[in-house]
Amino acid sequence: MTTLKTYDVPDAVDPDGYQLDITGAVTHELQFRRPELEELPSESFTADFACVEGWIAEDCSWQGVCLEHLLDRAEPIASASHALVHAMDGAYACSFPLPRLSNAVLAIDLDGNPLPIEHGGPARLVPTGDADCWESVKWVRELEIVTSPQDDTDTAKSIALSRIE
Ligand SMILES: Nc1nc2c(c(=O)[nH]1)N[C@H]1C(S)=C(S)[C@@H](COP(=O)(O)O)O[C@H]1N2
Ligand SMILES: [Mo]
Repeated sequence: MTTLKTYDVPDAVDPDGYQLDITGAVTHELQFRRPELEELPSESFTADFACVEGWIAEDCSWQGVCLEHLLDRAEPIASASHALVHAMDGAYACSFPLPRLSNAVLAIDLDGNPLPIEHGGPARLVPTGDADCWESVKWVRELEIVTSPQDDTDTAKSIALSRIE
């Protein structure tokens, strides 16, 4: 059983009519609704989730789509190097080098059920391997493909660290 901490769901999070957009430095800008995500090859893995605030949720069983499949369809242009993963809660966005994003999973299920909105449903980014807790972007609404690192517009770390103390 997942023991992720439950934070308040911001008002800006509205799962009705959910759509994921892939935009920016790609050959094809694409949109996916949940049924379309369900049709893509699925990936599942179980891992502990640890937050820098000091709690750990053991054995979270994520299921979803490997980002590699989404990126392959969008075909990033040759100079594309990074992606900004935007969430529904306002300014929350996290930057990833594309090879790292390719290995991540866009989770739509948790522990065998549709991912609950309080844990980032309809879709949450779950990086594989070592990752910081703020990189697991809840309520993912857009993957903006870009041609340089986006440290200035990466707000996730500072928002997460501002919750400590
Ligand atoms: N969109 C969004 N994603 C987010 C955050 C956030 O504030 N907004 N917080 C991050 C942090 S710091 C943690 S620890 C986890 C918390 O996940 P949980 O709410 O499922 O426990 O979500 C991560 N993803
Ligand atoms: Mo966190």
